[in-house]
Amino acid sequence: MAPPGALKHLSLALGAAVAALGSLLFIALKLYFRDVNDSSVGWRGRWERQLALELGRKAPNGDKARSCEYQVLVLGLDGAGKSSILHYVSNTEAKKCISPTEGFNSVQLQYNGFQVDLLEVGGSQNLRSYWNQFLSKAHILVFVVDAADGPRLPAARQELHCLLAEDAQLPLIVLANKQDKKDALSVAELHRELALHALNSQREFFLLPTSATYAGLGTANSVLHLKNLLIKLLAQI
Ligand SMILES: Nc1nc2c(ncn2[C@@H]2O[C@H](COP(=O)(O)OP(=O)(O)O)[C@@H](O)[C@H]2O)c(=O)[nH]1
Ligand SMILES: [Mg+2]
Repeated sequence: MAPPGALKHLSLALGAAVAALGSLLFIALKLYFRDVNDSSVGWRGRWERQLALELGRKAPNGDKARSCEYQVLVLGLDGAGKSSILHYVSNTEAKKCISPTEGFNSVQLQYNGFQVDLLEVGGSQNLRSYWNQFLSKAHILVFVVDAADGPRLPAARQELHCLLAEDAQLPLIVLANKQDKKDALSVAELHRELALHALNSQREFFLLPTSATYAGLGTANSVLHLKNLLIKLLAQI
């Protein structure tokens, strides 16, 4: 049997170990939940770390993934909410006024040498004829629709199907944006209105409800879901 002195030391050591573990757990939980609550710092960093981690998993030594650049092409009619999506995907600060895009707009997400460019090409009539020229470089197409703009849905449908006819494989994410508006169509209604049942079965396709507003960030329609989906899709490429 161990002498009483040794038992005392053992119990002290065990107590210290439990306290240290508890502190570590506390710090880990604080760090994790800071990402949700402290939107100015953690949210963006957390996503980029997660993206780097997911992409890094693909390459056994990590080197191949480190040099990768990805492009997400963001299209849709003017006023659909593309610039707002780009803003809230890369930033959690409220932005009162988002000016109409003259030509292009892009946002770059970077972490540890990974680079994801989200490229918006303006959606006015004169720019739409150039859209297809950007398809070949894109890894994912995000097509933003103003779900509350009923009169322009036929135009959105036509433009989307023209793009899809040019590239049969490109993964597609359609965003049913402006869900915070009371007359916005649901994803099921938009699926029908945009004739999305006609998509070929080889294409990866997702339809997400979004609200590209500051208030929308904490809701089920948050653009955060778009970020998470992008991580998953880019990690598979
Ligand atoms: N209520 C609401 N307004 C939005 C939403 N997304 C964008 N907007 C507004 O719609 C207008 C056009 O948005 P913008 O991002 O410039 O559209 P873009 O032309 O497709 O880039 C702006 O006034 C935005 O503030 C949304 O989800 N809900
Ligand atoms: Mg814009």
